[in-house]
Amino acid sequence: MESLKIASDNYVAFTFFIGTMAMMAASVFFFLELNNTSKQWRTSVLVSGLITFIAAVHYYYMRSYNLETGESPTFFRYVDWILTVPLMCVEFYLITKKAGAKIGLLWKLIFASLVMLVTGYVGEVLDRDNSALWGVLSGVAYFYIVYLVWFGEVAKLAQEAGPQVAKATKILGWFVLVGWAIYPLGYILGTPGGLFGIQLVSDTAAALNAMDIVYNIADAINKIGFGLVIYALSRSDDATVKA
Ligand SMILES: *C/C=C(C)/C=C/C=C(C)/C=C/C1=C(C)CCCC1(C)C
Repeated sequence: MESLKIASDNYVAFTFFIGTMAMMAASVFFFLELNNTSKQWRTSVLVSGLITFIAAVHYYYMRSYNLETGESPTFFRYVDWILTVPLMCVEFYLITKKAGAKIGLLWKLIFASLVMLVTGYVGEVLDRDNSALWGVLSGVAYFYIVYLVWFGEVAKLAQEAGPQVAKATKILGWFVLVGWAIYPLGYILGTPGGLFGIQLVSDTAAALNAMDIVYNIADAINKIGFGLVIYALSRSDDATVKA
C-alpha cells in the first residue's frame, strides 16, 4: 500500500482515484446484475462489466504510477483503450446481431478503432513532432466509426432490430460522437502539434495535467455511461419479452 498523500490541489491524482472507485463500483454492479439479466442480453451486460473492470485495473495502476512519478501514465492509458474500445465495438455487434449483423462488421469496427488508437499513440509518444499529422489520421478512423454507427451498417441493422435497439444505438451514437470527441480535445491540450501546431497550454507539465483530467472525465462518462445504456436496453420491455 502506498503511503503517498494526495495534495488537496492535485486534481489529476484526485480524478485517478475517483476513476478507480467508479470503475470498480460499476463492474460489481454489472457482474451482480448478470443473474437477473435475460439470456438474450447476458453477454452484452457481461461485456459492459468487462470494460469497466479492465479500466478499474488500469486506473489502479495509473493512479499509483501518477502519484509516484508525477508523470502522465500514457502507456497504461493506451493499453487500456486498446482493450476496452474494441470491446465497445463488440457491443455494437452484439446488439445488432439479432438483425443479422455479420462478423465482418465487427472486424471493420475493431480495425478502425485500432488504427485510431495506434496512430494516436504514435503522435502522443513516438513522434510528438508530427502529432498534428497523426492526430488527423487518427481522426479519419474515428469518423469512420461515427459514420458506421450513425449512417452505415450499424445504424441500418439497429433499425431492423426493433425500436428498443434503435433507441439504444442512437444514444450510444451520441456517446461516440460527443463523448469520444473529448479525447481528441485532451490530445490537443497535451501535445505540441495537437491543433495544427498550436499549443493551447504553453507550460508542458500543465498541458499534460490538463490532458489527464480531460481523459479521466471522458473515460468515466464513456465506459460507465455506455455500459448503463446497454444495461437499460437489457431491461427494456421488448427485449425481455423473448427471454
Ligand atoms: C474507454 C476509452 C475510450 C472510449 C477511448 C476512446 C478514445 C478515442 C476516441 C481517441 C481518439 C483520438 C483521436 C480521434 C485523435 C487524437 C488521438 C486520439 C487517440 C486521442
